[in-house]
Amino acid sequence: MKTPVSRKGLVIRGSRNIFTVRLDDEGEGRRCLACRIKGKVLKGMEAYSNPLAPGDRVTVELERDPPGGILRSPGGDSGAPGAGLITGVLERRNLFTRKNQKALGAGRAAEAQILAANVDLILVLTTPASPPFRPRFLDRVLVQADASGIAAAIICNKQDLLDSSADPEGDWLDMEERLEDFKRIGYPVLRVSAKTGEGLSALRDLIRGRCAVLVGQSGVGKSSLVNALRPEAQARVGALNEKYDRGNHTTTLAEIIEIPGTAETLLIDTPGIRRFVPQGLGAEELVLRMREFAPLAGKCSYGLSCTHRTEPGCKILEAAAAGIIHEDRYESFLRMREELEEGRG
Ligand SMILES: Nc1nc2c(ncn2[C@@H]2O[C@H](COP(=O)(O)OP(=O)(O)OP(=O)(O)O)[C@@H](O)[C@H]2O)c(=O)[nH]1
Ligand SMILES: [Mg+2]
Ligand SMILES: [Zn+2]
Repeated sequence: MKTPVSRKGLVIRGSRNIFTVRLDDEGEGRRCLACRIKGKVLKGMEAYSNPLAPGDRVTVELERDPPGGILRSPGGDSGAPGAGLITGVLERRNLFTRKNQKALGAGRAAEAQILAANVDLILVLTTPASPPFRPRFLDRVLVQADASGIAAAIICNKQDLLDSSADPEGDWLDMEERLEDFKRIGYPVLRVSAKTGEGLSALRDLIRGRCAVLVGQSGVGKSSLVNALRPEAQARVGALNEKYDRGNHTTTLAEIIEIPGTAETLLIDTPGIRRFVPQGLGAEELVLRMREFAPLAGKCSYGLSCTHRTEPGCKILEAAAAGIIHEDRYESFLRMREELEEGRG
């Protein structure tokens, strides 16, 4: 006779309907199982294009066969599909989402894609070159982090490129200026190199005991950093496209990697994102989601109805003119606000 057993676990990765779940240790050691969702959908998840994401805690129904015996399909990540059934998702502390670009064309597709759940820290990755430094991408991810109530840090990878090549166009001065500005407004900025190991101990310290998610454009070195922090992870790393100096979207599925150490440290590698569009906030709310803008919210002559573009007595415009808001951040703000007003991405 088969007796279903209910257990709790952590979603490590998952595609459309098969999820790898790491069962909580209940004296049998930890094991991963490939699980399907019981039924067609999980209740309450209709608004999302994916019902579960790495970091989610779920309840899983297993079969013991015979009762009291060993779990079926134990061990490794290679548990047979259907070895467990996911029956529910435990309450989430937070969700890190983005606008689902596919929804724009498809009409009926869900608006939001969940990148990760129950996250302590978002690591926004950038590079001085290959691919080029893209501060607006950082601004966008930071808005979403703020809207989701998740702390964020900026990780500038490929520092070795700064030592090994010239900078004829002066781009690196611009980058230094922006990185300084991110520090000024209160974000930790770490400079690292997955290639040489520079800065990795500081990165280890930053993520110790937390669940951190790596976010960035393709080719910035998210998977390379995972491998640098845990060589056995063997995450797939891809060469850049030579012609365009961009990544080739090597990672296709977000996945949790456990980083060895005293406290449980989880790092989530994610697929590269071409364009990050914040989700779940209105145009008027944007001003509250950018750190150096927020204290000025509601203080313009036109109050909360100010669009912060041309109005006299606009505190945001004054702050931008005075350098309290960096001109690039103001530009990012305008573009995002326009998108939010038009409801497009
Ligand atoms: N010079 C240098 N190259 C690096 C560094 N980190 C990664 N790379 C290279 O950058 C390329 C892309 O690395 P990946 O780790 O695949 O980048 P990714 O961000 O995971 O890319 P996607 O999975 O496509 O999103 C590879 O050729 C890496 O060898 C670094 O610190 N310095
Ligand atoms: Mg990758
Ligand atoms: Zn204003």
